[in-house]
Amino acid sequence: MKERIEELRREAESYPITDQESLEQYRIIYLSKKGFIHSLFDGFRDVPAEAKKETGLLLNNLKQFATDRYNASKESLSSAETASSGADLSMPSVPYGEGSRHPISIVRKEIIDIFSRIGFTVSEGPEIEDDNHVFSMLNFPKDHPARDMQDTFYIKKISGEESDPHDVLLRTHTSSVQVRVMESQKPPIRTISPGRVFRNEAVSARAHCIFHQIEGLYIAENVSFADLRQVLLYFAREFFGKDVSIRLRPSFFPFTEPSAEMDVSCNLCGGKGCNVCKGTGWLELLGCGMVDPNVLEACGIDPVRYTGYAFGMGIERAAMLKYRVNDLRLYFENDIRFLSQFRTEIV
Ligand code: 2NM
Repeated sequence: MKERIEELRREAESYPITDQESLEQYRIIYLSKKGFIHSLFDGFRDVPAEAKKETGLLLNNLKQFATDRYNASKESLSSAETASSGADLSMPSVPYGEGSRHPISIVRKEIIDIFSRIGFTVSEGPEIEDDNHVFSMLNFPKDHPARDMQDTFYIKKISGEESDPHDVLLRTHTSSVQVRVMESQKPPIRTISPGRVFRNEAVSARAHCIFHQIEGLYIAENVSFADLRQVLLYFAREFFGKDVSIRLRPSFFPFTEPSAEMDVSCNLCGGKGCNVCKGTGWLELLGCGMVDPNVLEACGIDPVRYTGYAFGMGIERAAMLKYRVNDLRLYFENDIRFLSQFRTEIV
């Protein structure tokens, strides 16, 4: 037995293993159930008792040796194969592209944060609305051009229903959310409503049929136009930087009286006049005014006791002015080359 073990060991040591095939042959000859080593273990019971200890040791050593050689050969064959495939195994792997927030989301969050710091809450409401919340309660006269099919997307009712076929529509501004807030809450009310709005317009560099708005509303006792102006100045400084100036120009909206439009000093030329501001030194940012008493009344708020201000701006427009983007369509095309320029911490 001892000689046979030594003989097998020499053989197992010198058996040529050059490829997967010879490796498998080696396994069958030496290590399988029908292999040499296994059959020696079978013959072990016939070894005389006094030789069992020594023989057992030699047998175990042989088995260990053959197994080790098998594993080592298997390993070196497989790494040789990968290396010969021509791949450079030291190359770093292809990096996964990390996503980034959409610029509209970044700017929306920034505007919300600015108003949150002075006590405004965020309110949301439905995109599919009714005529009351979008127009009537906001003091839009029955024949106002915004109600025209050309400007507003109306949703057809299922035939057979009796109510006005023009009653269901996509909101054209988020003021409808504020109507719902006024209906359901008591002053003081201090809220902003961000959201998507829909207008039936031809898409161009300056207009899109879907865009985003943030409107603000503050209703309490003794709210004045001076309060409105100060809050808007605070907002402009936080959003564009402390050196920005604002100006208010008289304007008109059905839901506010008086109404104004706010310009910010052009951040490209610092107010001197350039082609972005068309030589005026000013860029139009938002509309605002004192909430019309008719609106307060329609929403169940006493217009004698309470006054309030409201303002509204397009998020795309704010983002265009801040990042000097000159074509609105870029915000909707989702071209990675555009989007990846707006990297922020993803939180
Ligand atoms: C604007 C301009 C001026 C506005 C008015 C209201 C409400 F609900 F209180 F009547 N919300 N938002 C408003 C006022 C919106 O956007 C250009």
